[in-house]
Amino acid sequence: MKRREFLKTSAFIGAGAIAAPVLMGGCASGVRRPGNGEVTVSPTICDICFWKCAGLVYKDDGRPWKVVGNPNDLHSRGRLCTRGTSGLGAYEDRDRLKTPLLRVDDNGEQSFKSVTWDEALDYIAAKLQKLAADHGPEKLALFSHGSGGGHFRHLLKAFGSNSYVAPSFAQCRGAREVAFKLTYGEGIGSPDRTDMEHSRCIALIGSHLGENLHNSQVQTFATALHNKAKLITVDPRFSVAAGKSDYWLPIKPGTDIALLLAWMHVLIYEDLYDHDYVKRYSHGFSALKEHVEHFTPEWAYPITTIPAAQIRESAHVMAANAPATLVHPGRHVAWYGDDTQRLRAVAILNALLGSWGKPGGYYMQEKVNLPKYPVPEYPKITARVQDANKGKYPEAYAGVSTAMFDASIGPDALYKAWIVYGTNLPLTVPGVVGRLQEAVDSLDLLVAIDIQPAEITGYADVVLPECTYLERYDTLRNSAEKQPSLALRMPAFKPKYDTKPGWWIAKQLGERLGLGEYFPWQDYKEVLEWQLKQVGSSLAEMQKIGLKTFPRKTPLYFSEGEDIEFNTPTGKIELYSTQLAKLGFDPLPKYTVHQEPQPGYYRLNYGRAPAHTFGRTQNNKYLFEIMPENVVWVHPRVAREWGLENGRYVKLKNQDGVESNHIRVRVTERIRPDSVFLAHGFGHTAAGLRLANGRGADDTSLITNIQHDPIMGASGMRANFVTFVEEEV
Ligand SMILES: Nc1nc2c(c(=O)[nH]1)N[C@H]1C(S)=C(S)[C@@H](COP(=O)(O)OP(=O)(O)OC[C@H]3O[C@@H](n4cnc5c(=O)[nH]c(N)nc54)[C@H](O)[C@@H]3O)O[C@H]1N2
Ligand SMILES: Nc1nc2c(c(=O)[nH]1)N[C@H]1C(S)=C(S)[C@@H](COP(=O)(O)OP(=O)(O)OC[C@H]3O[C@@H](n4cnc5c(=O)[nH]c(N)nc54)[C@H](O)[C@@H]3O)O[C@H]1N2
Ligand code: SF4
Ligand SMILES: [Mo]
Repeated sequence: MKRREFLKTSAFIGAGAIAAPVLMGGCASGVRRPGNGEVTVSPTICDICFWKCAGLVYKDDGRPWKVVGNPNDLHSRGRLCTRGTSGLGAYEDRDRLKTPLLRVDDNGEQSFKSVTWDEALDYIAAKLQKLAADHGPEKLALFSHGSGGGHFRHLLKAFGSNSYVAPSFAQCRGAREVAFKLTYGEGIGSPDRTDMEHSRCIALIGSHLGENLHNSQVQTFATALHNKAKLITVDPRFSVAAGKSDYWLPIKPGTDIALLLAWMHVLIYEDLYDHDYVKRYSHGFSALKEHVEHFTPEWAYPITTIPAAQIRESAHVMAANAPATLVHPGRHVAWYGDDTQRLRAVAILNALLGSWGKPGGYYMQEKVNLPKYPVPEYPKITARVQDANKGKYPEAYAGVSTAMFDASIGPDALYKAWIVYGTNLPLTVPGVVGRLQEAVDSLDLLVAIDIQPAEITGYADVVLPECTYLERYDTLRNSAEKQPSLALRMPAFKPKYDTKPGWWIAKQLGERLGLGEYFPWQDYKEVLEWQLKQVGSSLAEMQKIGLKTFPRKTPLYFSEGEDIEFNTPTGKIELYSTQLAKLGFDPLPKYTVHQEPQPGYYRLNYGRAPAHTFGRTQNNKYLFEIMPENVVWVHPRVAREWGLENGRYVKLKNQDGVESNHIRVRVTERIRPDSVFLAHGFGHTAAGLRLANGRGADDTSLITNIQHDPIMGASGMRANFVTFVEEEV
């Protein structure tokens, strides 16, 4: 028998399958028009995705009415996206986790038992104390994503471990951050420091803005298009952005570096690059020039399938609009394992155009200088999260989830306990889903802190139900961007059921672990009040306004002819990376050939759907109504070959024989015949998610071939191929 088997958290959520879903109607009565009672408004920060838009929650006679954007917020510009306005669905979800759950074993029969907070927290504290005594505190690892993760990082460090990891590094934007740091000495950050509202030309490499719906990013993108900025979209799929483009370059998947090199070739050999900028700020131009000499558009054509004339013409358009030309850095860049190198090519191209630090290119971010609430120093910790990488990935400045996962298995495992906060590992980290049981068998403790019975909760020993973002205080939002600002998340409603805020859970655990001095406040409001006082505000003020902006202290852009010291080894923008050379990696990006599909197989391409965030919103009744399941895009020629009709269900099978759940076919010319496409985040297997369960297919389970970036450990996900399996009728 498995030591701990995957359990259905649903058993404690209330029995019964759903009949026809009862949708819409935030108002209980359904007849009363909202806004006729006493209207109250409280500020929040949206948590439906990681853009963190500041919003306002309206209540009508104490009942939920609506969530809208805070008009003073740069992230939202007063408007929330479809997902944000559906935030009430997370609060109202009847499938939410309702009480702490503890795994119990009754004569070999495992199940979850509903327990009190005291029981759950005492259980965890006892296990962690034993872990620290037997093996040392550094055996505890934290997997987290989202703003509440900070409370648990604090707990982790106070406990004596430094090993925390977020999927936003190796599964998302890590390669981009590393590539830009290597080149400019700084990363892109979030929100992405792109100055699209002033761009005269935008080149998107994959980034499917519009489907990728990061609120203000899409709004500034729309502003640029409205102002007739030129748009070049490089995407094998006819994305929403491709449909708005002056140039759509339907590149053969996996060949972007060849295109980027050919663009550099045109800029340099047709003398279209920014001479002053390159001379003043960069290092290694002559090496780059020599490097790209033979990478002509004619060389790139057979590789990328983009005609040489189009490569040239699009390069001319970029140069004509420089420096207000933004070669967008993308965000989810974990594609083929040479991701740092591809993003280095993007960074170099921007340097040739002189767009870094210039209007319409990349602006300089600034955030509020917000002091940390005073607590004792953390204990000295020698173990580093990078220890899990076993000498690989030298530029991984943050934890690599796949490496931490591997380092949690076996008798010599580096980690023996996990706290998983707000990240659904089975759908998030490819390659772990089939092996999670192994990790779980090896761990002494797995605590999952979530708001809903997501897949990860089924593997936990203890499940702690957090209340939703609409029911809690949280850390202040202090993001680096154009205008420094602070935003407050405060409860609009009392926590439903027996759920608690993350800060409370962390403090309770801390106290039980004898770490009370790190949590010297009764209520998190005291922390917020103290911090806000330091910057001349107060909690009372923030409760009223929700968002406060502060004057900038540093310039937004470089000024003409300004001398700048970049935070790189040479103090220059490193076209030639001295750091990569030192580490034995290619100092200038090279095109490498990627695997091709076998006959009858198609490259598995995936991306975002505007109405959903990853795998977290499929059970939100409002968003479910807009998009209940995903579909697989299939080119008409392929559909003909396989006899697939629009709307018909098929299953997908990958190169390693893994089969998906059934998924409807969408026959469309918008995808290349060598690929198929589906929106990520569907195909839930957790029975407790009663709307989402069994609807659509999960891309992550089909991603079994992972191309790890040797420089920083990104999980390249796009070297997977699928074929069709007939669905039995
Ligand atoms: N609605 C919604 N919006 C979101 C999110 C969400 O969950 N929901 N998540 C947010 C987050 S955290 C992130 S990281 C971003 C991710 O969003 P992006 O950074 O935009 O994601 P990408 O993976 O770059 O883009 C996917 C696109 O890449 C194309 N593509 C596939 N293979 C190739 C290739 O070989 N070359 C090129 N040039 N293109 C290719 C696909 O066809 C698809 O159109 O989205 C953010 N926005
Ligand atoms: N196959 C594949 N894998 C991917 C991607 C992809 O496109 N394809 N995209 C990658 C990218 S770019 C990213 S950024 C990551 C995202 O990875 P994740 O952040 O793990 O994605 P989500 O599916 O949003 O999972 C969030 C979890 O947090 C829970 N949650 C939501 N709100 C709260 C809350 O208030 N408190 C707590 N405690 N929990 C909460 C949700 O129920 C869910 O279980 O995924 C990466 N993985
Ligand atoms: S982009 Fe949409 S879902 Fe994300 S934080 Fe903003 S409103 Fe919420
Ligand atoms: Mo991401």
